Amino acid sequence: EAPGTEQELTDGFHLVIDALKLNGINTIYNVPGIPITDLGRMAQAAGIRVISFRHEQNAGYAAGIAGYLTKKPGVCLTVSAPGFLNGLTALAHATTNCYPMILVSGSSEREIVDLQQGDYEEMDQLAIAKPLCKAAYRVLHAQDIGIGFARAIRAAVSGRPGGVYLDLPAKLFGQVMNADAGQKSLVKVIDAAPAQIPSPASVKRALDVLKSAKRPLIILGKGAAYAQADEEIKSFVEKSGVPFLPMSMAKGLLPDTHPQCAGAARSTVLKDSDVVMLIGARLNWLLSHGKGKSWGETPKKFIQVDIEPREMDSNVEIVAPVVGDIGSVVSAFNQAIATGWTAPPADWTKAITSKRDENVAKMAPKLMNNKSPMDYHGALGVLKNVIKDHPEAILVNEGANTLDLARGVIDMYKPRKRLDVGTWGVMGIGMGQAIAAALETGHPVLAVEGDSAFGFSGMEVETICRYNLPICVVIFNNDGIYRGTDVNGANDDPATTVFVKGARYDKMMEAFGGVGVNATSPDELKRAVNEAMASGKPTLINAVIDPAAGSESGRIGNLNPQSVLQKK
Ligand code: OXT
Ligand code: ADP
Ligand code: MG
Repeated sequence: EAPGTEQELTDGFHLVIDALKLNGINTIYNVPGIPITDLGRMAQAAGIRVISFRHEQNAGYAAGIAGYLTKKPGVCLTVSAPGFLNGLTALAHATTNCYPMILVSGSSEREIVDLQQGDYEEMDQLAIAKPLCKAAYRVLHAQDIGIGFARAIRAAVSGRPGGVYLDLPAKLFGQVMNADAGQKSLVKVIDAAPAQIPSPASVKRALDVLKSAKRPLIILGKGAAYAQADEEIKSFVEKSGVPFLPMSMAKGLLPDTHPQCAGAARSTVLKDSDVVMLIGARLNWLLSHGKGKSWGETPKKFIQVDIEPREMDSNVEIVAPVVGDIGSVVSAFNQAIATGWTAPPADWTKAITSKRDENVAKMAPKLMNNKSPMDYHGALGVLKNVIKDHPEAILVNEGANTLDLARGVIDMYKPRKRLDVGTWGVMGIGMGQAIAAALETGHPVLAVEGDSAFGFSGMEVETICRYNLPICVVIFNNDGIYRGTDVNGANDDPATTVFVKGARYDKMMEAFGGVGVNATSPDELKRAVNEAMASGKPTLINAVIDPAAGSESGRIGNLNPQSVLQKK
């Protein structure tokens, strides 16, 4: 045909794909179905990596952690109503944890939904998503797809990162428009997460307070890990000489074996410090809201570095708030202290070192036992050495005892290598996070899972095998939640917290062509994990743990409400 006679066309499908590609988003985590099946196929054909899961919640957890690891929004794509709702938990989780993520859901016909006339998978998704995420948008016209994605991307990554919902009704995908005009309607987001430079006065105030301390402490949270300001943070911690305490996912920002690391002296530093600088960590339940018994009698002054101004004074008074992005703030700190800084008093740093050495020495012999069935420490002693030998590997971790004990035992050496249950302590992040971690980083993944925790996302072992990912799942199988020993005295039903005894999770992996191993001793576990790390083959190890070894709710048993009427 002669040029100009036939108009070149594009449509909603292509514009969505072009908008993603234009903004450097090259992976979609999804579960296919009406109305987005073809979108996934076409995206794949256009060079986007489309990873299909067995359940949207796991695809969503994958997208959220992809956002955390890359500072680009992780994209999860779902079908309408039920698929959307399955993904919504993960969107809320991303928002709670400050991970940038976009949940893109197909939806039903607006006219029918709004009149509630009973469309296929009818639901007013935008209204439902809105209170659970940072921002929510709907695109009704093909020419607005570019703007819709631009708004979603900017909302997800700017300021405090979080989850964004993008509603794409089925009709949108087939809408046709002139290809040139379509191309022009797309928006490449410039400077999606602009630097937020702290005010010089806030920087000075913070450093003056820190300088005045006799027993200073820096707490590093996952916001500091997210910021990817690793060198600046390391240099600030080292130049200042202030001991640091990493929150769970900030472990490895500086190595846990660093001489200034106070991770193994946690209660001591919380109790006895007089000035605490929080960098990308909130004073929420994980830090006992900054008050009460765990913070001891010593009066505290808090300095807080955060991108979100409203985080200041959330629980206790912040005497030196520094609002800005962590990279800019810490680099301003470094400039200011370059001209002179006095290290904290030696009696403080020595007291921490000796407490830490004491705790480490107390734990060491427990990690060397070769009991069968294993206890947590025997099994974790093996995994501690695996991560030591493979510091690049990513550790995914969930459970109660399995989580709390692994956090303490397994030292991390590099930033953003520990991914866990986050702010909500949610079970089910395991396989989704493991899959995204393997795909986004190219490094091997070790997923250390309670048997209950694993059950929330276990079907995704098929996904792991299908994409042939270098993931080794170790299930701490103690026959139940917290312990496998509960009995129900009232009737023949099993106790509420126990599972089938002696279950063989390794066979689930074999069903899909992966490697399954049943390990009953630390020696067997060691052999199996080392083989998995060497081969890179999808592997699941059923690690048999003594059902009596755990404690109720791991280290947070104090949060369980007690009945005064219950007699036992
Ligand atoms: O300083 P002191 O002396 O105090 O000592 C501390 C450190 O200094 C020291 N330490 C060390 N010593 C030596 N060497 C080294 N290297 C070292 N490092 C540290 O150790 C102690 C402890 O240190 P830690 O851990 O830092 O300090 P602490 O006091 O524990 O810190 C407090 C917290 C709050 C910061 C910390 O405990 C924490 O981060 N906790 C997170 C807890 C969490 O999120 N838990 C998950 C939720 S539990 C529960 O809700 C579960 N559910 C319900 C459910 C959930 N969650 N989700 C959904 C969707 N549905 C239902 C369920 C179903 S758990 C669960 C399943 C459980 O069963 P599993 O089979 O999966 O797991 P098992 O229990 O294994 O059976
Ligand atoms: P943790 O659970 O590790 O204590 P939280 O999730 O409670 O960490 O806190 C993370 C904090 O980091 C949030 O308050 C968030 O606003 C902040 N944050 C995230 N990214 C940045 C950044 N780039 N600069 C400054 N603050 C950030
Ligand atoms: Mg268990």
